[in-house]
Amino acid sequence: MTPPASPSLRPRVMGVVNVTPDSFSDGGRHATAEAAIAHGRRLLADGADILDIGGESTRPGATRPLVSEELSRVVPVITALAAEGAVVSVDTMRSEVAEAALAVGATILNDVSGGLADPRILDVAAASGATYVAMHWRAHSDHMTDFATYDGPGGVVAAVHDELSARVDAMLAAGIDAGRIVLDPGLGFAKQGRHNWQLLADLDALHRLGFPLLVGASRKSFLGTLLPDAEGRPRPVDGREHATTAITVLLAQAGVWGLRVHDVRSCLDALTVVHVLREEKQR
Ligand code: PMM
Repeated sequence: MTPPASPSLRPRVMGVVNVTPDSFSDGGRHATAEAAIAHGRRLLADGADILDIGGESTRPGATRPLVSEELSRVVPVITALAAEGAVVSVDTMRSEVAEAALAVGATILNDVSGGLADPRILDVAAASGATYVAMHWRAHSDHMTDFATYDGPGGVVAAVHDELSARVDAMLAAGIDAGRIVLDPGLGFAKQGRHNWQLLADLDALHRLGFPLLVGASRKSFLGTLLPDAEGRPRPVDGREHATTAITVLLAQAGVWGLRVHDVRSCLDALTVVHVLREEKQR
């Protein structure tokens, strides 16, 4: 029997640990350090390769926490889980939080703003040698929906390609090693539902930038609107897992570097199926 694939043969699975009262998918469920640490341990037991620990909700309309609040949410959780051997990514746009997270054991910076919100984070990434995930982003969550228009030639795919390419230039200029850069199309961030599908349908265009891709589709609202009930109401967050798994299969086939998900076990199950079939085809 083919064993489950190792991360070198399949996308890395990044399990989400939101230490926030208000994230759209799991807000409030792991808002204390103890609950977040316990959740991180569960994701590790399920096989997560990376834990992505964040203290700022980026749901549309969210207001930002104070820096001190964000620090007090994530630092104890990162400290505990990194000490237990987890590979930890910190989901932050702030250089101060990035520095504090690296100091207590994080090795990946996941910046949903790609350095636009706080450009000094690029210097922190360069100086530390951490892996730097730069997501496509246009504005903070309280007004990002105002920026969800992509009327230029090539639409959303060309815009995301070009805007990420400009961020790569900024990263390289700051001294970040090209081998440490990961890009992310930023599904749901200043995007309408159809923009997310267009990006998923043409990930090759983003792969042509020459960097590994991380994608976060898990439980996002475009899946809820895809699956309305008889009254047209979007499917609630807890009912979006099967659609998330279908996207996992497609992303694995598209050759992405990583998947940012809430349910690590179902994601790894899907990746194991893809791997077994790939092995069988090569026999
Ligand atoms: N999505 C969210 C938060 N952080 N980071 C990256 N790199 N990519 C994403 O798509 C992404 C992210 C928002 O989703 P959540 O509320 O489920 O954490």
